[in-house]
Amino acid sequence: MTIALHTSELAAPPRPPFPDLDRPLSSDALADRLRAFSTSYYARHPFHERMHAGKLSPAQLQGWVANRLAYQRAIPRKDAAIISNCPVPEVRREWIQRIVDHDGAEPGTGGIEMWIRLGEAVGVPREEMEDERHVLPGVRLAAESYVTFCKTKPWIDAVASSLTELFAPDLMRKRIAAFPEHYSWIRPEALDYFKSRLVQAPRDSQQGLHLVQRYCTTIESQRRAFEALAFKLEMLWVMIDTIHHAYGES
Ligand code: AHQ
Repeated sequence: MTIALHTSELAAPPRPPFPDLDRPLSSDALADRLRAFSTSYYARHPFHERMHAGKLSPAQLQGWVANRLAYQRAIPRKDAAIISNCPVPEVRREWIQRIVDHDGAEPGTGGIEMWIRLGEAVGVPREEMEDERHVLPGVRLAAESYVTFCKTKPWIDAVASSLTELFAPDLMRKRIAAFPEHYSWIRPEALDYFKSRLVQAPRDSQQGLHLVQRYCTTIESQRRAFEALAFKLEMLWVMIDTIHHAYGES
């Protein structure tokens, strides 16, 4: 008996086929190939699509925000790992801005603080955000896998893994539009973090793309860049899948 296994709606979109390189791609062709990975970005996950359509309950939004803090807190740690592995001073000088963006220049500032305030705005008390009591094992594992990736891989591979941010601005714009339309119970300043990313993500992704174009000029380094981006796309997909499974029908 053969079982016709249907493809779940939760199955990650197939990775774009890596080009079978017999010579390195040009700088522009490399950028085009990396941008083609947008089809595998987690913006199209059913949980995000339901969020944008206004179909999430307060409990589902609360679960998402509380869990995503584990990822937000992992970001400056992975960026510090990249800096620790990078021997190029001008790269370190630029990259360090990302740590300040998230940790802030002083207590009570920065993107992580803004994310905690997003939690309070959707009804998760600050204490419950900060002690991470709602963070699911799969979300923590996914976030930590990103930190470990950036600690253990060559710094330029870790830079390539950050290029999911090429696709983030569209996702931020969808949230900034959907929240006031469908979740009017959430006060507008809760969106401040998403609005900050509309500025930071394009700046960061252009910096990262230019570094990958400059340092990935061989078949092997370009293949590793594709692998790094594919890893991060799957890491994000695992994170939102875990949240969806835990809060999907709540
Ligand atoms: O808030 C996000 C953020 O600061 C970053 C940094 C960047 C990286 O270096 O990997 N990626 C990223 C992302 C953030 N927010 C995610 C979201 O859905 O709100 C998107 C995520 C990304 O696309 O990698």
